[in-house]
Amino acid sequence: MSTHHHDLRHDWTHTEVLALFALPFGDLIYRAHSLHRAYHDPNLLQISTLLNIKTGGCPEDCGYCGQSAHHQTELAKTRLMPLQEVLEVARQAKTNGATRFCMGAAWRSPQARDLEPVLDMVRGVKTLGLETCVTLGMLTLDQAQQLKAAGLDYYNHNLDTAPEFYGQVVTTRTYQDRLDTLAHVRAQGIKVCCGGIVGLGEDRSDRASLLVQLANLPEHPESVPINLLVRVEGTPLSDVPPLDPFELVRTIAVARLLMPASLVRLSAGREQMSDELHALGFFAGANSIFYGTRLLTTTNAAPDRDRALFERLGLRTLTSEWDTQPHACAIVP
Ligand code: SAM
Ligand code: DTB
Ligand code: SF4
Repeated sequence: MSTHHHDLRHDWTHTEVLALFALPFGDLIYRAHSLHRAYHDPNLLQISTLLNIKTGGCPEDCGYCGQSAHHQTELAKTRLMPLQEVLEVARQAKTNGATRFCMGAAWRSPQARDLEPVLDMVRGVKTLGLETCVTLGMLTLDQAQQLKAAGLDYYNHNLDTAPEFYGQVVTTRTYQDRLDTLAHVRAQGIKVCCGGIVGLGEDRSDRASLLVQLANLPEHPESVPINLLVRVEGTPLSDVPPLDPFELVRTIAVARLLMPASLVRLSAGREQMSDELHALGFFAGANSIFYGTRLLTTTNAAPDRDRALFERLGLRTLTSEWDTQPHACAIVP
C-alpha cells in the first residue's frame, strides 16, 4: 500500500490553481481522472446519509441557508430530535447501504446542554456499525475532545467560499473562526470533512481561492464536499443566476488534482443535475455522494434514480468501513 506523499502538496499558489481552471476542459478532466485512478478505484463510491437533528432558528446569517433566523423561510424551528428517532433513521440508512451517517444541527456552536445528547447519538450510531459524522457549527478544543471520546469519526465544517468573497455570504462569524474550529477538530484526531459551495455568485478566481485554502491546510481534509447551491426561497441568494455546470466539473477536477487522496463529494444540488453531469463529475474525480431522500432541509436526488444511475455507469458503492480509510484503495504503486 503506497501513500504517494510526494503528491500531497500544501503550498499551492492562486496563480497555479487558476491556471488549472483555465485548461481546456478535456485536458483538465483527463489530468484529474488520471490522478484519480492512481489513488482510488474509479468505479467505487462512498455514500453518506444526512439527518438534520435540529432545524432552524440559527443565529448565523449564512446567505444560502434556509435555517438562518435572519431569513424569512418556510422552515419551522424544532428541538433536538430524540435519540431513539435518530437511531431509527440511522438503522434505515445502514439497511439502504450507507457507510457513514452525518447528523447536522442548526447551531452557531453547541451549548453544554446540547452536546451531551449529541454524544449519545454518536455512541449509538457507532454501535450500529456506521461511521459517524456531525456538523454542529463552531467547536472549542474541549468540545472536540468530548466528541472524539464518544467515538466520532468525522466532523463536517465547511470553509464555504473564498476568503475574498466570504463577507458577501456570511457576516456573523469570520473565516478565521472556521479555521480555528478545523484546527480544534484536527488536534483531537477527528477526521475532517471540509469543502464549500459553488454557485453563490462567486467567480472562478474565488473558486480557485477556496480550493487553495482547503489544499493548504496543514493536512488535506479526508472528505471534501463540493456543494452546488440549492436555492432556498426566502434566502438572500435565492435568485443568484445558475452556475455553468462545466464550472462545477472544473471545480471537482481541480479539487481532485490538489487533494488526490481525499474523497471528493458531489454534494448538495444533485437533484437538479442531469445524469450526464453526474457522470462527468465522477469522471473528474468525485467519489462520494449524499444518498437518501433528503439532505438537511431540502430534497436530494431520489435513491431509485441514484441506484439506476450506478447500474448504468457500472459504479459500486463501498460496503465496509475498512475500505474508506484514506489510501486503502490506491491501486497504483
Ligand atoms: N450549522 C452548522 C454549520 O453551518 O457549520 C452545520 C449545518 S450547515 C447547514 C452545513 C453546511 O451545509 C454549510 O456549511 C453549507 O456549506 C451547506 N449548505 C447549507 N445550505 C446550503 C444550500 N442551500 N446549498 C448548498 N449547501 C448548503
Ligand atoms: C455539506 O457540505 N453539505 C451538507 C452537509 N455538509 C451537512 C448539507 C447540504 C445542505 C443543503 C441544503 C439543505 O438541505 O438544507
Ligand atoms: Fe446556521 Fe449552519 Fe445554516 Fe449557517 S449554514 S445559518 S450556521 S445552520
